[in-house]
Amino acid sequence: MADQEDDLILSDLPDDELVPQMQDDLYDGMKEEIVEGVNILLERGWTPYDILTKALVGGMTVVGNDFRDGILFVPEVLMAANAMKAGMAILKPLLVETGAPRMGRMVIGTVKGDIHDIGQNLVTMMMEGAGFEVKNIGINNPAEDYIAALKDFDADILGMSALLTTTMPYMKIVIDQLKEQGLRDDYIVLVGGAPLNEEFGRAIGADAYCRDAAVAVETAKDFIARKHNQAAS
Ligand code: B1M
Repeated sequence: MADQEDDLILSDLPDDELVPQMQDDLYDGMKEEIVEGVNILLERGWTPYDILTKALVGGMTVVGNDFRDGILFVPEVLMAANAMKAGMAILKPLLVETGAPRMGRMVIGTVKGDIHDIGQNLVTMMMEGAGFEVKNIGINNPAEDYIAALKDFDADILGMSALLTTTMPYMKIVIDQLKEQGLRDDYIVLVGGAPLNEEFGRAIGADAYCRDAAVAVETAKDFIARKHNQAAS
């Protein structure tokens, strides 16, 4: 089995075998193979977006399910996450390099107590690819860090990410702080992360819940267009 693995030449595989192989490699945290696979798909004319969603995010979903079911543990998941990040690092400049007009400015980060950052990094890339300027403030952010970044960056949009049921309520604390400081109406507040849903987004007073990075881009565009229309009328 190990010999067969050693003999595998990724570039010899057709797309319909390469993508599942990359998902296996992601599962096994094989960073170099992920980098090679991403480059092969790019050479074959795949769009960066399709590589992200089909090969990388698809693979991470399997990792997530097995983590949930106790088949994988934190060290393995970290290796998978590192392999995913290596693939994303190649795709990021390609997604950004669209020459799209500047759409608006966003601050994004994961909330206090939460260190998951793959999803919000993906949202950052997709937003930048769509022409937004994004300040990604990373993980474990208290309300004051979001608010300071919003002011410093002169942002239009606040994006918050949470992956844990225990950290998602912190989003409401940030929104409440904005309200207390009379700033809530200055920003479009978008929230996302696997445990959230639309109802939660409404309940905490966000403007919208975004299921994935593509929805985040469309929602942000929609709100920015509305803001510009209001300003014009
Ligand atoms: Co964590 N983890 N984890 N983990 N982890 C989950 C979230 C979990 C669901 C796994 C499981 O049990 N099935 C579970 C949460 C259970 C719950 O709360 N109900 C869990 C747990 C329990 C934990 C620990 C507590 C484990 C432990 O220590 N015992 C611990 C928590 C640490 C902490 O945060 N304080 C922990 C740690 C870790 C690692 C460090 C090992 C690693 C994170 C590495 C990293 O991010 N750098 C990790 C990972 C990788 C995961 C899973 C497997 C994958 C998450 C991911 O990256 N998904 C995850 C299982 C899962 O989600 N299926 C799991 C891929 C990513 C592209 O999707 O983040 O959903 P996602 O982002 C999407 C959308 O949600 C949306 O767009 C993105 C792109 O389409 N989106 C936004 C996200 N944020 C947005 C913001 C927006 C808009 C859209 O703003 C505008």
